[in-house]
Amino acid sequence: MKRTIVTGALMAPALLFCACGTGQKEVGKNPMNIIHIMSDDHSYQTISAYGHVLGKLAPTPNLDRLASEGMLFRQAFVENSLSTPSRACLMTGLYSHQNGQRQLGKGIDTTKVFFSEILREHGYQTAVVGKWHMQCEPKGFDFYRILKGQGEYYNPTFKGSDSNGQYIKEEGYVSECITNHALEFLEGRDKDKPFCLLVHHKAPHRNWMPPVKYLDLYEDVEFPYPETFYDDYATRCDAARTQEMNIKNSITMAYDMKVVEWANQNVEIDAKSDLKKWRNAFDRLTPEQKEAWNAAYQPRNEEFIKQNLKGDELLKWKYQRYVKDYVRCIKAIDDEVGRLIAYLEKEGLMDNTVIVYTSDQGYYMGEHGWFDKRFMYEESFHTPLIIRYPGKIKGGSECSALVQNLDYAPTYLDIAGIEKPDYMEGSSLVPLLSGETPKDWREYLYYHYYDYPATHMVRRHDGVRDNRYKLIHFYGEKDQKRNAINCSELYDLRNDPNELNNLYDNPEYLETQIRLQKRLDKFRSDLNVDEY
Ligand code: SGN
Ligand code: CA
Repeated sequence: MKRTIVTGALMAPALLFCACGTGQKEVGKNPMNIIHIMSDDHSYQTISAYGHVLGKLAPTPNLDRLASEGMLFRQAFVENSLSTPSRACLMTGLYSHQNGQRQLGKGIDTTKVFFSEILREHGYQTAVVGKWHMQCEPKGFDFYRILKGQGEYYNPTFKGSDSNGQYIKEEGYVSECITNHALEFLEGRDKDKPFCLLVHHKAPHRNWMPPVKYLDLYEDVEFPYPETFYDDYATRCDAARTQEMNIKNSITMAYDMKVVEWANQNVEIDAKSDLKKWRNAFDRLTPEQKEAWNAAYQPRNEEFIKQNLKGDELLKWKYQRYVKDYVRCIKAIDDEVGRLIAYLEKEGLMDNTVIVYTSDQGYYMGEHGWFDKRFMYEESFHTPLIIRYPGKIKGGSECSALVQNLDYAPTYLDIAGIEKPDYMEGSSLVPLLSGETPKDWREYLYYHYYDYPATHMVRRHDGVRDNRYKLIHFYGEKDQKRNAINCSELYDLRNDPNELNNLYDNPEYLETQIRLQKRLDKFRSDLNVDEY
């Protein structure tokens, strides 16, 4: 029998064990270790195991290895495609409106229990390194080394569980520094205890700054344009038309594109804040790093300025620079995953450690003309997910069940032999790992995005998705910048995987629309959703 935790508030250890009853399996008798590796904004399109053309051109051998020795999830999603909400969901197993973290900068309800606290109470040694990005201190961790907010790509500062609240600057590239801290924890841990380590990479978050070793990588490759690159949003609600996350107009020339020469000449077009943001990022580099950077980008930038590109040519150039910098960052993450695996091999930890690779959400690689995330459309609603669980998963297997980031906390508790607390919304993924989907597995997912008005101006929306169809509802009052919106979209993902043909109110799909609307209403009422 497993231990059961019955309340949303953290109990004192004594109480925790009281609630467990007697005669259960002893946690700590050979439980598996857990490593949760989560990058920031990593699109499934850029992991070669997923088979997308971008992944083929910019392969990720170490992530592919995890997939070939583990399970690749084809239908993994988030419940709110944004960093802090996704992280709050990971830690609590709750939807955004239940854990308080609906928007990027608005706060977590710290009375909610984090799964790290439960694991720790049950004898796990716990650590988080890298991007934490929540409006609270790490809870339930023996060891941490966290970045400030979004963190910095070069020579980043970290606050440690032992640094008295101080952030300390380190020399190096962020993905490498994060792995160093993961190894620091693994080296120094109590080897008699199982561990749960969260490795949260900052890359490939905007502004996509690659490490020095990869500044030239893929320079001669022309990455193909996605089918929906020129989406005109013809059948959609206004939300898609009024976003500010398109490559054409929202990408900035200095901070995002790293063409400071262009930005310098066009200050009135290119807001000064763009230059300032670039300088903040670039001034962190050491003289040697700057020299390498300038040697790589200056000749390319000069050539670009000379060409004086306009219209579609300029748009395509921006896309190429964006994708190249992005996949250069991915290559470095892949290396760092390889370095972590090499350590686990050396230490004989590969057989008793579950390794999970995921992202805090998906990302647009030019689909619909976009970068960033937030929308419930496939590229950002999806998140990559690979699990390597020796002894449980047959290597090279795939799972197509609908899973969500709500499921991580219950899964990690399950791996430790602890039953999911009643209040957690997600379900353990362990039953899926045999390759069979249990008959009573969920058939619908609920999604809710709240961060408006905010950067990128994506309207609030919620929605429901099953294996084939998706219903989205955009809502919101009129404000100084946008009209009121109350508008729905329906997609048939089998016939229209690119979500170009909104079928809402199409008589042929009325039955499906009614079924999904009912399910959406049920989610809203069962979960006590308070706005939509
Ligand atoms: C920053 C980025 C945005 C991004 C948000 C959220 N702008 O504000 O492009 O959408 O973070 O990203 S930047 O100019 O500061 O890079 S998230 O991954 O943290 O959710
Ligand atoms: Ca993110």
